Amino acid sequence: MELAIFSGKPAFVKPIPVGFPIVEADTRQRFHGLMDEAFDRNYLTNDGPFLQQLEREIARLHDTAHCAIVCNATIAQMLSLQALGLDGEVILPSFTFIATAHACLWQNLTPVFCDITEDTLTIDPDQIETLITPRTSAVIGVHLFGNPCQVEKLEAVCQKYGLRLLFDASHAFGCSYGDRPIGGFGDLEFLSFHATKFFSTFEGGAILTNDASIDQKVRWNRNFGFAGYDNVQYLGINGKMSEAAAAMGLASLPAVPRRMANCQSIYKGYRERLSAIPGVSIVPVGEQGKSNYHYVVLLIDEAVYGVSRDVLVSVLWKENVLARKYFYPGCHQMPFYCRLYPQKTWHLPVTERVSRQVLCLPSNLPHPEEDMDIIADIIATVRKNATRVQQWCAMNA
Ligand code: T4K
Repeated sequence: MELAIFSGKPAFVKPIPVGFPIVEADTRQRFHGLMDEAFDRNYLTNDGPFLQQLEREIARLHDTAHCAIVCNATIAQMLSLQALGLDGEVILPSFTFIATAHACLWQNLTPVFCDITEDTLTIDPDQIETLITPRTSAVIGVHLFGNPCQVEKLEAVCQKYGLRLLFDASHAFGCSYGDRPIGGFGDLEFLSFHATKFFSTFEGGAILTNDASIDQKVRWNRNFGFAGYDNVQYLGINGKMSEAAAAMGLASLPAVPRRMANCQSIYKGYRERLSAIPGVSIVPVGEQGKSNYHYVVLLIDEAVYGVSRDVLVSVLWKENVLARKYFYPGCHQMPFYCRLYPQKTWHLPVTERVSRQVLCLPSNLPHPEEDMDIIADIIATVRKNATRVQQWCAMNA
């Protein structure tokens, strides 16, 4: 194939983003029906019947006693940190979406960035011990790309030092660690239902826990701290989900098994097509339990592949394949955190290498087999024409 950077003609007419929501006809139809019900009832938000039904369904799916649904995962995390009454420092991976770190600061907690392990790209339990100080109050693991953290090791270290343990399960809807569904680990776990996620309510999030007192605090505080009519007991916020968003969740639930099967077949399809290309590796998922296979994550080893991850991303964008560098740079290298901690030297070698190598490919493809063939062909062609591609990049930098 001739690359668009040379021929000017992109492989895809329409851009294909990572995180392209797919709302199929049956989901749309159910959503419209549910919205009619909500309008007929004239009850549109504030702990409505759709929200309550969705909470029961999500708790059942993740095998947890409690599920409190809120307006997004960032607010879910803030409410969680507040419900646990944390102060001081919180240890979390730098290799995550920026919200995981920001939510700590919004709760006046100091984020302390930890490295990840090479195999699952999740927080390195061995490094945690070296970061604990008298001010440490909690650890946040992130089940990144649906890969579960090393849960037992994290539980052991938190128990040893008396720390609370939370999991950012934003990517892990419907995933499990061994036979146990994600949702019931640590003190609590939170999910994201953003439009670009495996399961979407447009915007949304949830806090899953087996601890009734945590659940109760979160429920009061997502509703301004009201503990009853005219009775504000806590510093709450507006973290509520509307009935429209909850209806979207209910309408989407029946499609979950089909979606999971589609994502798995796309992940496998990419793996087969890309495995022979030197310098390109696909991050394994689903090896420690069930995955939703929602993210297709590649690592590009420039020394072997011939061009850098950044060059490959530029070439893919010219082909209308909107690959994303999730997550580059690590949070600790984001300008905001560099300014916040100007004196700090972090020791995060795996995070820094992986964040330079990582890219996510679109997993929601309009014509999966055909589209994967084309995308794999682009990636193979770049490798075969590495010198010419480098020259193009140097001239167009
Ligand atoms: N923790 C982790 C580990 C997370 O990944 C996230 C969010 C959170 C916590 C916080 O969760 P929430 O508070 O959001 O519930 C996107 C999402 O906005 C963000 O939710 C997500 N992670 C992150 C990984 O991806 P951006 O800045 O990359 O989004 P954006 O606007 O560039 O959209 C991504 C692509 O999707 C674009 O190419 C356009 C396409 N797109 C997007 C939307 C919204 C569509 O085609 N249709 C759409 O409706 O953050």
